[in-house]
Amino acid sequence: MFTQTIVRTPSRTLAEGITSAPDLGKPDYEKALVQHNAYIDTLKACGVAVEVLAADERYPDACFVEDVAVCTPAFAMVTSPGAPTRMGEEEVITGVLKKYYNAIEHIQAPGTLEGGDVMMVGHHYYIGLSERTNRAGADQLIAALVKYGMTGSVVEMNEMLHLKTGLAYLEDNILLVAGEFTDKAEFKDFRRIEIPEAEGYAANCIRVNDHVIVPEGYPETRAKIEAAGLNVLTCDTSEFKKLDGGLSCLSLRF
Ligand code: CIR
Repeated sequence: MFTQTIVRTPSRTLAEGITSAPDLGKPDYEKALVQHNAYIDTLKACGVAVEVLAADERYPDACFVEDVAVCTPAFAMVTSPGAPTRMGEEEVITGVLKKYYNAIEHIQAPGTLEGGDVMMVGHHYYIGLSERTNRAGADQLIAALVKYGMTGSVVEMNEMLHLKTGLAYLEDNILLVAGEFTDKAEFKDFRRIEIPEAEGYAANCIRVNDHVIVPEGYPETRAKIEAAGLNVLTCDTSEFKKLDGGLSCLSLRF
């Protein structure tokens, strides 16, 4: 069960955020705010408290708060973003996390790690080796997990931005898989739900207690999740998609 979430209001500079899909156009700030508020309401509908951090105008991508920390039941790991324009975003999160955690660890240089590359499956954490997360960062997280009685392992990846760009663990052994993760050996024992290529963006869903939040506009993905017996809520994330961001990226959940 999650009880708490943390989100950060989008910056006015949102349109300057990193994107691999400039063809989708620039995000509209006002529309992003409306979508962000709806996202907060949807989290609350799942029974969690939401701490809303003020926008940090220094960082266009700061609303993707998932990337600056990994929140486990025993400790929080403050990360070290791998994208140059996001370095420093992690500094303010330590003070916020102190309200919720006695034990806070930090990824140290030359390690880099972004929370979007970390997928929690019970007490095991899969860590994607992406362009943002390097081996040193992953090893530091695994060492910390072991120290607190948990485990971690790395996942090689070549195409996606983050591990959770193409994977979402929905509990009950159910795993959404897309793109390069569809046939990965390490995930073969999960009850896998394959996301069709045309709906690839919808692989980034989040299970929050009794609901799965799914991006709006992906009917096949929604139908497959409902067919697995799960309750679905949807959120329109069109403006965040323009910056390669999805539902998981917009919150820390613990
Ligand atoms: C970035 O490239 O860092 C942002 N534009 C998107 C971050 C998405 N975060 C995530 O998948 N956890």
